[in-house]
Amino acid sequence: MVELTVVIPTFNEEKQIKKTMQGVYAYIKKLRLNPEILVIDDSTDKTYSILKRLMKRYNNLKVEHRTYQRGVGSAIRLGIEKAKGSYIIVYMADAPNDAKYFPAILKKLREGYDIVQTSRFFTESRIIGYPFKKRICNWLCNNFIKVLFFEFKLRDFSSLFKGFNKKRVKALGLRANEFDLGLEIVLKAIRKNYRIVELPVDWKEREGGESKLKLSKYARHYFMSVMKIRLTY
Ligand SMILES: Nc1nc2c(ncn2[C@@H]2O[C@H](COP(=O)(O)OP(=O)(O)OP(=O)(O)O)[C@@H](O)[C@H]2O)c(=O)[nH]1
Ligand SMILES: [Mg+2]
Repeated sequence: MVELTVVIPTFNEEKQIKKTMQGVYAYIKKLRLNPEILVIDDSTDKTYSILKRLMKRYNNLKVEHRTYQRGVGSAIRLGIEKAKGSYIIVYMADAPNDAKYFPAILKKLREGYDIVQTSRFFTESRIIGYPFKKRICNWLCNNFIKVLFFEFKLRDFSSLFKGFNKKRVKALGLRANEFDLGLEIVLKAIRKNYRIVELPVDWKEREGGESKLKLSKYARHYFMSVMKIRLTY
């Protein structure tokens, strides 16, 4: 039986993917974990050919390459469908050091939490290179959600880096195809009174490749998703 699946969505991460996978495997060896690693890749650059080479080196690495669809949310949802583990951690391809948080997340899942959120907005979190515009937007978005959902314990609702109980999250009926999936999981979980806990993490701006989260493109979409969940879920 597989206990944990790490789902990694990737889009054009040829500059990062090798370093990220090396980091993940170094940590899971050190931490004595043996998760299934499942990459859902929509890339049009060399990411997929790099991943195919890495599959020969790393055990338990599976790659689903999509040419017919894009979107980080739909990729993670496919990962949730395909995962063999009872627990899932969604991990970002541009964050090679976040694997160090796997044991803390897994511990909370084993304790029975449905969702383990990560937040870079704890006082002890170290944030390096976070763009000022994104920080302001994140602050506004998080405070708006706190009031709208009357939920004041959590600090970061939008982070995609999180762990959860697969069965419980599947029951939420997820639909988001883009970056709003991070919000959809936690907001629907709040509405269902799921057990949610938040862990502090450090955050560092990506070293290679480009950010795909364009606020100007997604802001309206984010707002509509939040309102829809608040009013109809
Ligand atoms: N499969 C898939 N993965 C994607 C897609 N868009 C982004 N991703 C991945 O989702 C993860 C997060 O994307 P980033 O561009 O780093 O976005 P972010 O971390 O929210 O934003 P930043 O704060 O700018 O880093 C990365 O692993 C990306 O490769 C997509 O369309 N399909
Ligand atoms: Mg990123």
